[in-house]
Amino acid sequence: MVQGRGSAGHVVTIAVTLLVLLVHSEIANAAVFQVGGPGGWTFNTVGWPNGKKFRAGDVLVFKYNPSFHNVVAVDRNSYNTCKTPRGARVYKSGNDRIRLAKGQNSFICNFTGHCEAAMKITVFAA
Ligand SMILES: *[C@@H]1O[C@H](CO)[C@@H](O)[C@H](O)[C@H]1NC(C)=O
Ligand SMILES: [Cu+2]
Repeated sequence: MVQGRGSAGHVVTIAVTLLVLLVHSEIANAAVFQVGGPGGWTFNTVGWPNGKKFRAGDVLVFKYNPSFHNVVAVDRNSYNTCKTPRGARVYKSGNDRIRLAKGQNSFICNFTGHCEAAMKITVFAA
């Protein structure tokens, strides 16, 4: 009896340990990208994602002067039209870390004229 309980406890301990390891390794595997490279989040960043591979859980870091720019998470249509939908999530710290969700992730700067000046990116996270 006591022996049996002990084994069950062990199984749980091992399962929890494996789960913790799994979660840790997923976080460890997440890549961190500085959007726009060393120059940061600015005009003409639209081509920055080209040739890069993104996975769900990867982190995009947007660095910019918050007096002049922001980051708005938008859907594909708003990305294309540069129109900010009502209720869109706005980031404005100047050093925003955004974790990618699976699928298409699109961001624009919605200061007047900036999205139109190619201050926008869309990335597909596998
Ligand atoms: C940018 O987005 C915010 C939040 O939705 C909105 O209040 C603001 O009017 C937008 N700016 C422009 C220029 O569309
Ligand atoms: Cu801007």
